[in-house]
Amino acid sequence: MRTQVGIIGAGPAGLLLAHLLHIDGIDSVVLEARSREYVENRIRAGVLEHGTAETLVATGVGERMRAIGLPHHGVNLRFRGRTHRIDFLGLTGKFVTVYSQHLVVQDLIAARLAAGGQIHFDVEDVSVHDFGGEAPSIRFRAESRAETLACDFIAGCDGFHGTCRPSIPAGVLMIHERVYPFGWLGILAEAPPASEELIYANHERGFALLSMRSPTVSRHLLQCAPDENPEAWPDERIWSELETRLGTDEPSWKLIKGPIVQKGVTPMRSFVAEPMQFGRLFLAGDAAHIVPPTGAKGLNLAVADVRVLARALERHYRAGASELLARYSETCLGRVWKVQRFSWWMTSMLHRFEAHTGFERRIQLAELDYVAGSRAAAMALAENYVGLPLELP
Ligand code: RFL
Ligand code: PHB
Repeated sequence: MRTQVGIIGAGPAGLLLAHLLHIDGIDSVVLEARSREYVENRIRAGVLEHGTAETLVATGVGERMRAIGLPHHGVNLRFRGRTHRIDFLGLTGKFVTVYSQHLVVQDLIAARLAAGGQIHFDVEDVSVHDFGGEAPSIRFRAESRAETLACDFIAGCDGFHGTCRPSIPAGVLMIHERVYPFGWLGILAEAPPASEELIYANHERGFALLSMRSPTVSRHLLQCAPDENPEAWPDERIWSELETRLGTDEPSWKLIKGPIVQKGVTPMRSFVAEPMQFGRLFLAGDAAHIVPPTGAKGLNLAVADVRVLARALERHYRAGASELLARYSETCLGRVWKVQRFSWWMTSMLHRFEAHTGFERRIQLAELDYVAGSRAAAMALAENYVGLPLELP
């Protein structure tokens, strides 16, 4: 088997890369460890930056998103018992779109298959070889047969627990990491969202987030211990804690309850591997970096990486110019660190830290007061949330 770009992972990064390369006339093969059904139903992110939504529309995979995605023109910050709206549209002229990641994945898979693209699901024992030289290859097993895919380049889009990053020789990567002393308990409930826009709440008992997936499905998140057992959270405890932290126990409005159809705990970390490339292996998305979800950035950062990579590969194949490929990591990391900063800042501002002194707690509230009261500070939040402009070289 031979292709130009061997892509490992059929998450948003790998699938969008394959789609963008196809548009540029570059051949790729995607290898995915899980089944098509599994990746098409994996519930994760839900907030698309302005530029992410534009990319999907501009490349012909945004039709369903435009039809059923929910445009959100702002978000709410809730603290000290009051709610403050950050008006994205008024402050930046841009907005975000609430549209589930698994629907983006479905749309990309459908487009690739309709265009005759190759995605191999359920592959096993994927390993990457000879990417330090001119002729890399990927070995794997498909339906118990050993296969080798020869390629010009390998794109490691295999997520945080994938095989590509650990295959880079020891001593090459510098790892920067922060693990937070809490996690999120997330639920999906069959209930209409009680607010039209997201509510990020800083409360004495911990952070809470009111979010949604559609007009009939709510998504809510609660700060919890990083190793919290979801079994310790029967539905009634979840609703009651959400009401307290979101302030919906007040008479003015009510949280709308419904059957909880999914429940899970995610630990929170910030992580960057530098550089994001070695020889002919390029890391993109969660394979290279993780952000805590408070800024809603993981999926969007994966999209930004593969747009840079697709452009660099297009220059290589069309013009024989390899400078953009050589500078791939440097180009991506500029954005990655700004997004890390924003995600860390939102996380620090909104969560309860057990170790905080009274001084630190008051500084946190002053930060929230500043964002709520200053147009400049609100603008800084809005500009980052809707997405910094992507400057393609
Ligand atoms: P993915 O989506 O993890 O895809 C990697 C793919 O690689 C496959 N794989 C392998 N395939 C072959 N061989 C191997 N050895 C392999 N190892 C792994 C995996 O099966 C998988 O299909 O990474 P990608 O493409 O980089 O995309 C990143 C995003 O998925 C991630 O950043 C976001 O989901 C993060 N995230 C959020 N991001 C946002 O922008 N907004 C949000 O609101 C948001 N909420 C979230 C999130 C992530 C969450 N979790 C649990 C990770 C909420 C949650 C709960
Ligand atoms: C979600 O709906 O899952 C969600 C929304 C906003 C975030 C994180 C997660 O910041």
